[in-house]
Amino acid sequence: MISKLLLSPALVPDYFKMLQPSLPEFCKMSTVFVYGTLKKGQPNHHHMMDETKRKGVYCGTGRTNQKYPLVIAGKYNIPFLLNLPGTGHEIDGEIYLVDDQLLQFLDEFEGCPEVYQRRPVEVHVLEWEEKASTLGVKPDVGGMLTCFLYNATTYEQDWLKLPYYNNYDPFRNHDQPKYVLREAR
Ligand code: PCA
Repeated sequence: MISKLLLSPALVPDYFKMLQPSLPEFCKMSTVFVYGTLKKGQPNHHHMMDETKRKGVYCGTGRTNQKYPLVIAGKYNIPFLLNLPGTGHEIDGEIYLVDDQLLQFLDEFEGCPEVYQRRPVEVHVLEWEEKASTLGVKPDVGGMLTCFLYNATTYEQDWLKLPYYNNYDPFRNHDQPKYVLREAR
């Protein structure tokens, strides 16, 4: 019980503030930037917040420092950020702090490493939740934060001819093809 208490940032935030620089390794937490169906309001978002088994904490919004082609591809209209830095747009998304269990779940869910690969990228933070800082993660003074992101290195060449987006939101942007839910496939 004692060790559980000491390991819970929610219960003892001040203690965790003191440990700030080493906290992410200590708790094995990682920052993940999501730009597609895992964002708020999108069909797979519930996986980020399923607190029964694993933990994800919403930290704010951000934009990739580099440009990438973000396309919606395949017969299920899946968003793919292609690993071609310098082409396309800076991509808008959300930043989460996730524990190891959630990271492992996301790897499996995203078909990593076969479909997507998880890579660290530089994200320019746009909005930041102060509670995220109390968990030991903070953008640097320039507002940058390194986060994992799921992108694709192997893709069909034809995908490069698809429209490139800067913000995945098929519910509001009606030009974007709607994701086909797994249950409907
Ligand atoms: N899920 C991940 C990668 C693309 C997708 O739909 C995400 O939201 O970032």
